[in-house]
Amino acid sequence: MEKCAGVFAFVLVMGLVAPSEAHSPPGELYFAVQFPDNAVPTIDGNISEWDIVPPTPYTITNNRLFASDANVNVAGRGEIDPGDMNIRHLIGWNNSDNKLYFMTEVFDNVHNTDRTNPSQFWQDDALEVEINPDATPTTEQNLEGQPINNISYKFAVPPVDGQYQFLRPLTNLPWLVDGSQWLDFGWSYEGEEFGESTYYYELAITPILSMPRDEATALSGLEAFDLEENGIIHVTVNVGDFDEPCSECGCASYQGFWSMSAEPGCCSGNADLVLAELDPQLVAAVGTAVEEVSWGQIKAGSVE
Ligand SMILES: [Ca+2]
Ligand SMILES: [Ca+2]
Ligand SMILES: [Ca+2]
Ligand SMILES: [Ca+2]
Ligand SMILES: [Zn+2]
Repeated sequence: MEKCAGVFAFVLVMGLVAPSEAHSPPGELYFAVQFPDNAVPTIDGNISEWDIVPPTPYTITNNRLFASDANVNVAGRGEIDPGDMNIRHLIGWNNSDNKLYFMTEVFDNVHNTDRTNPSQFWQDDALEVEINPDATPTTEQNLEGQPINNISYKFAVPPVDGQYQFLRPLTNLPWLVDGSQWLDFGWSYEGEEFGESTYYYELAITPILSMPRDEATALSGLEAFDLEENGIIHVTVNVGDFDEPCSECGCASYQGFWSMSAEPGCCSGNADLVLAELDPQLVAAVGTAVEEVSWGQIKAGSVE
């Protein structure tokens, strides 16, 4: 989402009347599962490697999501009609490669991709991931004259004229793209490509703690963030839903905008995400998967 008239004014007013929350929802945590080195997902749009993740406490489904922008739609937490959109997120991390991993599965009654301007992802169904590793309140993110400390990673597929990845606030960094050390994105779908369907998204991101707000020096001045077990960072994953075409698309053109955070606005990481310790259930599941392969190889005579 972007250019939602009204949202920014609302945030400003809230900032004046009350200290903003450091995170949203207040007092609540989300958990990123720790992948051992031998089980990190392959970013290809096939989500089968995520089957080893125990559902609790990692799974984020409709019941935890907010209609965070009243300009789009008004609904209570979890009040998504699963026939309109049914969302499942999993977030993971790995200590050795220092990457965050994301899996999002979205059933949608209509997958809308019909923007005429390929860069205007905010007119189509989109996945939007916000990362603020230093866990600062939204009001202290990406301040004028300060280094960037929240980056938006947005995707709308299938690509239109090859365009499917949209980075903010710097929009044109040739090194911060899919397939780089900083970002890897994969997707697939089942069902009708532009109709009733389930889209699968996978994402790997090397978190950036800060970088200059300047395209020429952003990379040389970049500081990567070191993911640490039990650390808490700010991550918000949003899914925008368009079911009908629009030519002058505004906030009201959305069918819904579903967020891990209740905070108004689209473009800030502000939900607290714990980088969890290794989960014994997951380790056991990995062991079983390896054993199954080994026994299969022994039976096939490929292992001496
Ligand atoms: Ca995969
Ligand atoms: Ca829908
Ligand atoms: Ca559209
Ligand atoms: Ca849709
Ligand atoms: Zn927080």
